[in-house]
Amino acid sequence: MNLNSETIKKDFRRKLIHMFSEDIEGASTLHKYLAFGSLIKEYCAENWLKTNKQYRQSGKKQVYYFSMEFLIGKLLRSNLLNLGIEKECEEALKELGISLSELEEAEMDAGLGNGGLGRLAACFLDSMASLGIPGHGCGIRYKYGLFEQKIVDGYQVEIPDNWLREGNIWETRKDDKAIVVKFGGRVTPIFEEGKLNFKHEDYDQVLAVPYDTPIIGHNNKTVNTLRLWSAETVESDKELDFSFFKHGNYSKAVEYKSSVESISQVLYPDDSQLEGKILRLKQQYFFVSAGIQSILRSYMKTRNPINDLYKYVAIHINDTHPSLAVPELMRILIDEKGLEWDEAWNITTKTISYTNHTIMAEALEKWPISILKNLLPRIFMIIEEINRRFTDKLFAKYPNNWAKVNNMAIINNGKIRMANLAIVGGHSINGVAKLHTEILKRRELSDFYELYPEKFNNKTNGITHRRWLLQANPELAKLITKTIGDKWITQPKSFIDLLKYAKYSSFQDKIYEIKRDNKVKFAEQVKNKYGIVIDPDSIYDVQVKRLHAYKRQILNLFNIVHLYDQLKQNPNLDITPRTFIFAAKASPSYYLAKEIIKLINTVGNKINNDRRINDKIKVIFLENYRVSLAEKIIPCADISEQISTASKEASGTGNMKFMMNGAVTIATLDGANIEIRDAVGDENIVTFGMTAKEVMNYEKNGGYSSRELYDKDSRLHTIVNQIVNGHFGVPSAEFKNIYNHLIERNDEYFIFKDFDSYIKAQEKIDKLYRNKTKWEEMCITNIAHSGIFSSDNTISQYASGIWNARRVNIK
Ligand code: 26V
Repeated sequence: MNLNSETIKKDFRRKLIHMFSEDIEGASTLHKYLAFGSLIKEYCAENWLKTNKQYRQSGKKQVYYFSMEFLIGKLLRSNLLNLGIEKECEEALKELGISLSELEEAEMDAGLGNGGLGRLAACFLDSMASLGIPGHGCGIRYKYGLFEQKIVDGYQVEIPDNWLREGNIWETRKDDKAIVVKFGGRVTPIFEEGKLNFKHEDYDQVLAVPYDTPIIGHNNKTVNTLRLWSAETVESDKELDFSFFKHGNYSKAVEYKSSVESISQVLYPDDSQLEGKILRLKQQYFFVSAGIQSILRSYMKTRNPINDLYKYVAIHINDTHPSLAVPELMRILIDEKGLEWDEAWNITTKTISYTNHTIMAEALEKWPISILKNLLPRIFMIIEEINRRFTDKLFAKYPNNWAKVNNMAIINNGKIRMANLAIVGGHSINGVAKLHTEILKRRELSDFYELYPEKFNNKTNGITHRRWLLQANPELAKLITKTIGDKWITQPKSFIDLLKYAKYSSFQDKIYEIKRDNKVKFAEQVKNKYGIVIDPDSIYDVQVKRLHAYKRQILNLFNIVHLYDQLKQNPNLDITPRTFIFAAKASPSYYLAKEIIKLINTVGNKINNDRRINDKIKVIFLENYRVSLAEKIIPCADISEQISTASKEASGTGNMKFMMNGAVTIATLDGANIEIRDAVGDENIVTFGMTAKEVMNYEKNGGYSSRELYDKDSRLHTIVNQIVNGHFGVPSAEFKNIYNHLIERNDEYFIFKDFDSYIKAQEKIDKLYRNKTKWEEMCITNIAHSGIFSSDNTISQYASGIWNARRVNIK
């Protein structure tokens, strides 16, 4: 974009007056942010229009990424970077006495996701736009995103995330593109002109109103669209409202309105256990139906034959949450476009593809027939028919093999299995890391793999290096550009050119300095917010991610308590000072996870205030982990904790962000950690613990006793006892759940089993860190190999391997 600071200043002043009748001197930071952001949106408007026009003219395939979650974070800085006007804007603002970072702070995170799955969707949007792939997001415009976390007396307290409070300058409401979604009612089959039709009556209507957000590609004029749907009452239903009023029932009218609007009211905060709530199913059908209807509405304008839909449209479903896309597309093709079943099925399966993100049984979506049938009677009929035809085929192929048919059927035991529906109703299913995909093929979904080997494929996750390095770590980005040029910004594989500098001491020094500066800045922020002093020369050992038993924050904590015990015995113990940094939200109903948060804070409180240990270790729990906090902490990390029980973390993406910012990973052989090890080599990562095979072997055949280890290993014995005997200054009942989990319920995630090798791995890190030259070489090697984990790379593989989508260069 061609803009100079004079133009920007003039435009900015105009915006401030136009929006708030204020000048720069009188406007609050918030108003300045709102005006400045609106200006940036204005700057991209023309390209947004152009992109849409040229997509239509090109006749190229459009990809729609359906996801319940888009964990975007903030957009101001990334939009400036992608438009290529960051410098100019920073300069213009500076001349007006305003700092860009001050405005940035005024922006609210768009926290419309729980964790990895939602953030992946956001990274994919950035990469699709930056690669020039016509790829758009489709989701829900939640009024409240993921809750805000406060820590009160060591406990998590949840506060509603009212992110739209000050308005959202990035979105555009499109009233004229609203769509009606139908719930409930009765469906009756009727014969008309020799054809079987289905009449849907007495349903409730909900209006889906789209809000579009521009997704700006990096310096390529492409502006894709994230379309989020908001639930409202239908205009014609106002009559319904009035009939409430006429009968004097005002509160009924309000009740009705709020029951409709509740559909897009709040993001479900559970990624620990699936909640079979009707409202969640409503949310799923709501955005899927609105999305597919709107896709077909624009497709019909192209005059391409309906049978060719799959040549022009790819619908990707992010986990099973949008898997009603299968019966919904079937419904529209059959009931509204008049196609025969087989034709509709051919189109549907060729259009839809699905990504699996977890093997955790608790997370597999199953909807009770009773709920789905009532809420979506026609959709249920279609699912039944899909299941009937599918199981007929299975019986023909595997006569008398009831177990197999049982395992694969879409409807079973009164429930609809959404993963089975997505696999049968799409042409592709992929896992998110090599190990994960192998586990899907060989274990979880082996029957499906046997039936449809061609559908299975791996697409290892990725992260957008533009947000996670260029934006989050500007000094490192500058150094990289100075060293190897700036082509890494669009061709991340060229990070590898850094490898030849890994042993250069002057380059190592610069890498060290940048990290140290980041650490100093962070230490200041910690001091201001928490009143805790941390030493920038200590090792920053960081575990930030959702709180889950399988992610094993407890294992990390056990190492800390063990170190603390040693330090108490010998305050002069020769260790490099360490700052252990945690941040994690627990699902509000996940008691064990909440207890672990309390335990981390309790242990931290004791350690941080114990003079005897000479500040050798500190424990910090950062409140309210979110995208914008991740952007601050990741560039400071020396060590990246990726310590899930092998086989449980499908991929992980934080692991990639840390390595890209020059942290060394301490890792189990799980998820994408394995691919990180393969890339950097054993010398540049510290691995420990059981393999996935060993874990799965114990799970299958038994033979593990945590109590045995507890009795045998005095370190474990001491730590566990300290936790439950009040040693940390908290009544013993406080951590009963943790105790039961570890001892009574036999330590489901093998913390005790991996404890010894984890301690050794941590000791190894301590040694490695003392050798500055070696350490910096490791950091640089990690950065150099991180290019393959750019989501640009991942998205290229989705585009060629699953979607068959090509780039469109916007002129
Ligand atoms: C996770 C779990 C784990 C504990 C038991 C129940 C349960 C229920 C739901 C979930 C979340 C499932 C979807 C998800 O967020 N998966 C994450 O997807 C990321 C992107 O592919 C991936 O990097 C993470 O490893 C994976 O956990």
